[in-house]
This record gives sequence, structure tokens and C-alpha cells, in this order.
Amino acid sequence: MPAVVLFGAQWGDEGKGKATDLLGDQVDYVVRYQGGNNAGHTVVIGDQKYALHLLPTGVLSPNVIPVIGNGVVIDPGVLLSEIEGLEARGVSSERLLISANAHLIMPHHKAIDKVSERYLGKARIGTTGRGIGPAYGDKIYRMGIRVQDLLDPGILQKKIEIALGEKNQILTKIYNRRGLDPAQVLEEYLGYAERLRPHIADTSLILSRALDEGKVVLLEGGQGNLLDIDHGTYPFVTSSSPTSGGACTGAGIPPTRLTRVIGILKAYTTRVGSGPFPTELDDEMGEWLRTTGGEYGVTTGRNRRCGWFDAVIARYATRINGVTDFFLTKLDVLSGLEKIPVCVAYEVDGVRHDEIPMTQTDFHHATPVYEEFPGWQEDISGAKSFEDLPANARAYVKALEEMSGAPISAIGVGPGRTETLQLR
Ligand code: 2SA
Ligand code: GDP
Ligand code: MG
Repeated sequence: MPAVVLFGAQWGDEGKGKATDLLGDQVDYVVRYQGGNNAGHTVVIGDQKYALHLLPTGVLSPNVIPVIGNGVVIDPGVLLSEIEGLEARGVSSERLLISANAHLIMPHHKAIDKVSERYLGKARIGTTGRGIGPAYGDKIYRMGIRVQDLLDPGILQKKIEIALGEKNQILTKIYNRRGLDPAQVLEEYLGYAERLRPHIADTSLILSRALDEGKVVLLEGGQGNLLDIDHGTYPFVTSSSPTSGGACTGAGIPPTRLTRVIGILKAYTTRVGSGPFPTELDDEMGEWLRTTGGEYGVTTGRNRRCGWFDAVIARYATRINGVTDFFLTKLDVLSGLEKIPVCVAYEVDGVRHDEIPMTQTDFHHATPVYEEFPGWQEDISGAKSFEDLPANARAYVKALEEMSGAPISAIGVGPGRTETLQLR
């Protein structure tokens, strides 16, 4: 039976947390497959609002087993505080499984992330400063420290000493910062080891057996398609693979198990951090979208850059990820507009591009070709079915569906669990 991927189809913050939570009672496992505590997923249940960073959204559904897959980078201190924070609100993480193969974010990763961004100045990526890039860098460089190393103090000590042998040179000689004491780091991480031990498991094997038994596994992405290390707007990307392909490697599940790939698509576009964004509105309209949509970083509190819906990137998401259906979120935010422009293609130096240009240089220079749709004035947050929407809102959704290349199966009309219209 099925493994289902749910991923962000734009630059992240499309409302994946809410969408995953919605599917909660239909699934047995929810797996985070990439990223780390750079992610911020908001779930609103009744009058309670939860902001999850490392824990899979499934932790909020008592019958779901939440899993942190091998593709994730884990800051163990942050994970434990997130677990404690939820426990204080009556949400248990006892069922949580953590892949023994996931990599750890170490203190030097966080130090290097922050200082290297400062060093880059105007060329900075605009990272969340959580050590994500340096941790993945070390993974690829084969210098990473994994969750399973927490279970072997001798190995952990050796690995910390080797890593700091190099990283302290970088911190002190290149960045003029203080180095880190290996003994202190070891002590700190051995403390985490004791508390995480009961959760550490061979999660790929557990998920494989669960799928054999007909259980439903939901693979929950962080960030989004255009922040993918391979398919995103490199170098203005995160250091992992939020795409559906990344779901397979990051959870240890073969592609042949996937039966559905749900793309989460916001009815307009946002991005946090640097990099190209053709439909960005650097004016009061952008500010209006930000305030009306509450577009502020869940992890860093940064203002999100806002702009109109971009059908070119939605089509791109369909192609790269094999989207079977989209959840369209935050349609309610657009209520009250006279006209709603949608980017249908780009123009680069007088040439029309119906797809994302091959080079970043061209993408940086791309200007949107807009088609305008008539807006609607009604508050749609109380709508219960597609038919309840004003005719112009329905036409807007239908146009987005056609341009994006996959059916829209649900529409978000508010942040709450119940504020969703199911279409199929
Ligand atoms: P990093 O820290 O190395 O992953 O940063 C690299 C780029 O990836 C972007 N990124 C994100 N974009 C949107 N949302 C994210 N999560 C938070 C949220 C963001 C926040 O839910 O609001 O609070 O600022 C996220 N995480 C990483 C990042 O902005 C860089 O462009
Ligand atoms: P994620 O990173 O994709 O999980 O998304 P975030 O949680 O970072 O940002 C999405 C924001 O939109 C959150 O504040 C959600 O509560 C909110 N949200 C999700 N769906 C809807 C919707 O349909 N309408 C409105 N108004 N807000 C929504
Ligand atoms: Mg987010």
C-alpha cells in the first residue's frame, strides 16, 4: 500500500504543516525526510497554535508514529526542547522514531553558518543560521557525525576531535573566532545521547515492514521545490532535497513504493532569504500580502518576500516531482482584491520563456508576463464546498489548476484544521 509524498511546490511556507495534519487520521506514519530545524510548520487546532521545526507534524495526531528519517540533520538540543515544549502542552513524543543514520548538527556547524553568512556580506544566502548547510556539507564530505555515533562514546569522542581539529582552524584562522573545546562538546552530546537513545531505530526497515503490512506512510517535506539543492535557485537554496526524489533517499523508501505526490501550492508566492523571485512585489501590494497573509518566518521571524502566483514555477514543480495533485492554500488571503495578476511566462531580454530559463543569470533577469483575473470581495473563510466560493474565486482556482498541470484536490480558506475544501 501507499507511501505518499507531501512537499512544498514553491519556496516553502505554502502551508505544508496544516496539510500534513489534515491527512493525519488517514496515515500511520509521518516521516520528515530532509532539512532540520530550519523548517517551521504551523498547525492550528481549535484555539491552539503549534510551530514545529524538527518534529514531524504527525506528532500531533495520537495514532500516528512520527519518524525523523535519515535525510534529516538533527540539532539534538533543539529536538529535546521541542519535545519538552510539546509535552508541557500535553502532546507526547514517546512514539517518535529517529533514524540512526541521520546526521547531527554540531556546535561548529552553527558557528560556521552564522559567521560565513556575515563574511559573504551582500552575497549571503540568507540562511536561518541553524547550521544546516555546514552539517550537510560535512555529510557529503564524509566528516559528519551521525545519530548512531551517540551510542558509542569512544567513536563519538574520536569524531568530535577529528572534526574540531579542522573546524577550529577555520573558526580561528579564517573567521577570527574562538575555537570549541572537544571535551565540552562531547559532554554535551553524551547528555543528549541518554535522552534520545529510546527513540533511535533503523527507520528504513521499520517503514519498509509497515508498507508490507499495508500501512500508510506520509513523507513530509520541509522548505520547497525551488530551495532544492539540485533543482532550486542555486546557490540560493537549502542544502537538502525537498523534492519527491529526496523523499525516497531521505526516508530509505524506494520510488516504486510511492503512489501519490501532493504538491502544496500557495495562491500567491513567498520566499525567505536571498535569490531570484520574478513576481516579487517590492511595494505596498507586497506589504499588503505580507500583513494579510501573516507572512513572517516561523523559525527566524523574518519578513517573507511576497508576490503574485507564478504558474511557470508551479508547472516546474509538477515536472520535477511528478505531482499527482495539488493542495491550494491561502486562497482566503486574496479576498478583497480588484484584480489578481498571475505570471504565465517570463520575458528575458525581449525573449519569451514558458519554462524556467536554463541559466541563473537569465532567471535573475526574468520579468513576469502577467494575465489578470478578476478578484472577489466576499470573505470566503466560511466556505464549506467549492460551490460556496464566488464565481471569480472558482475561475481563479480553475485557471491555476490548468496552468499548473495537475488537479487541485483541496483548497485552504483559513489556517484552521476545518478551513479546507475537499474537491476530490
Ligand atoms: P538554510 O538555513 O541553510 O536552510 O537556508 C538556506 C535557504 O533556505 C531558506 N529556508 C527557508 N525558506 C522558507 N521557510 C523556511 N522555514 C522557516 C519558516 C523560515 C524562517 O517556516 O518560516 O523562519 O525564516 C526555510 N528554511 C530555510 C532560507 O531562507 C535560505 O534562503
Ligand atoms: P509550511 O512551512 O509550509 O508548513 O508553512 P508555514 O507554517 O511556515 O506557513 C504557512 C502559514 O499559513 C501558517 O501560518 C499557517 O497557519 C497558515 N495557513 C495554512 N493554510 C492556510 C490557509 O488556507 N489560509 C490561511 N489564511 N492561512 C493558512
Ligand atoms: Mg515554514
